[in-house]
Amino acid sequence: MPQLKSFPSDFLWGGSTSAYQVEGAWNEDGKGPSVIDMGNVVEGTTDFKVASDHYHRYKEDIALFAELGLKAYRFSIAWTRIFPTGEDQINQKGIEFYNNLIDELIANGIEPIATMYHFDLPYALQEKGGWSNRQTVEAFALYSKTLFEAFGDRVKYWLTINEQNMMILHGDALGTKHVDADNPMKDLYQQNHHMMLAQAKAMSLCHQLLPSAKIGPAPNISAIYPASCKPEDVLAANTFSAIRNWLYLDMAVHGHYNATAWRFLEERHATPTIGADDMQILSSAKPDFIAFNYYNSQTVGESSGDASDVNSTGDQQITIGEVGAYKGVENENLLKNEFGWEIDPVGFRTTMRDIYERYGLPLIITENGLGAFDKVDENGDINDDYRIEYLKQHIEQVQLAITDGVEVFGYSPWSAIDLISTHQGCSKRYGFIHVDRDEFDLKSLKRSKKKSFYWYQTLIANNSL
Ligand code: BGP
Repeated sequence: MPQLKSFPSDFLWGGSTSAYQVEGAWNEDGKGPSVIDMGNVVEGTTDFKVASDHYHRYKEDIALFAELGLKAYRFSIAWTRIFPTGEDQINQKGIEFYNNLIDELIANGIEPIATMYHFDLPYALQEKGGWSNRQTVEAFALYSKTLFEAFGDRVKYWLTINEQNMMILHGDALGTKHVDADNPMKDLYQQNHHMMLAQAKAMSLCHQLLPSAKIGPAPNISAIYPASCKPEDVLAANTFSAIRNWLYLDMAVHGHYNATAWRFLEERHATPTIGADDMQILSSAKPDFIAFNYYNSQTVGESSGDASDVNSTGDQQITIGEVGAYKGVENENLLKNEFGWEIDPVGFRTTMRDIYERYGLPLIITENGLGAFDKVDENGDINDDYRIEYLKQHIEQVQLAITDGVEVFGYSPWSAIDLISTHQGCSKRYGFIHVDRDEFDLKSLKRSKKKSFYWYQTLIANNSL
């Protein structure tokens, strides 16, 4: 083992959630419906309506986060609490809720990290074409300005769009609708272009309105391995890296389209229409850091050239192949979790190095964690040793990456508290804090600390593994 560098003394040990997965209160205090509320996420529980009831219990939850020792809490703001129809009228009750949440965090010494948009597009905007409609860019710009003005005096870290790349690549799993059936891919990449513009406008506005705040994108980035050292497999991995990872970060950081990704779109007649000022807007916006989510690596091989390449499990961490470009394959060197996601801590270090070498910006990990069917034993304890093991192995790699010279300023695993999985219900749990509810039975919603809670608490207190 090399001599390890320590975690910086101000390292942001965090915990993450998103609004629709944790808050509940889906139609309270003037909140409008989002695409999630209207059932765009096809599988799994219908119960995002109550979720973990954090909306009513945020004080109790933040007290637990403080006891856990969190230095930061990454949450998302529900666009439809602020603008019930996505634009036009501001809902003051929504502003009030996040004011209270932010104040409570600060009173407990926890740095708020706010995601502006985490999958829950306002349904009213979806009805007008969603991200296919360029007007959504303006709605997002207005929404972001409203957030900066309302919360910018206290929120120093902003994340624009959660996992935009997963929304494009796994639209079916994450509720991204295609409107143009003739060429769904062209429509998707038009949506993508609009989200890029929305993000760029938000980043520029943030710097204009809040000179001391920091803002960055939050894609899901992972190392991509070739299935073998066969050159065609390596080329397939190179293509997939461009489509899955670099398209998003090259645009966010440099304001241009990744050449390989652009060619991939040209070949499929799927390049977006670019407005006269778009490239200027995109290239003048700069992030201050890169936030990214990491659960596993991906392995791809050469395309077999037919439909068998396309695997659509509806799961955002299992590669859907693309005829003529790549197909997802299993990596036999890796173990899998109960949901078939490969576990690859070393790939995490590779990913951090790759991002830092390409962009030279500080990194924060905004999601990483293990979904599992936790069991409450007869004493009421939850012994989630498997989760501790997963987190430990990944945190070791963060420290190794820091030792490699990568600038990492925070690690905020998924999730601070149990919440509803994106499409696998509430029995797939991730939290340090257990929430007593089942898929269809809300039970007591009581909070209790898992074994991982005490483990993470010690780690944070020592600022070391
Ligand atoms: C990411 C999302 C999160 C979260 C996580 C775990 O893609 O940003 O919202 O849900 O994955 O995924 P899942 O809930 O499907 O297990």
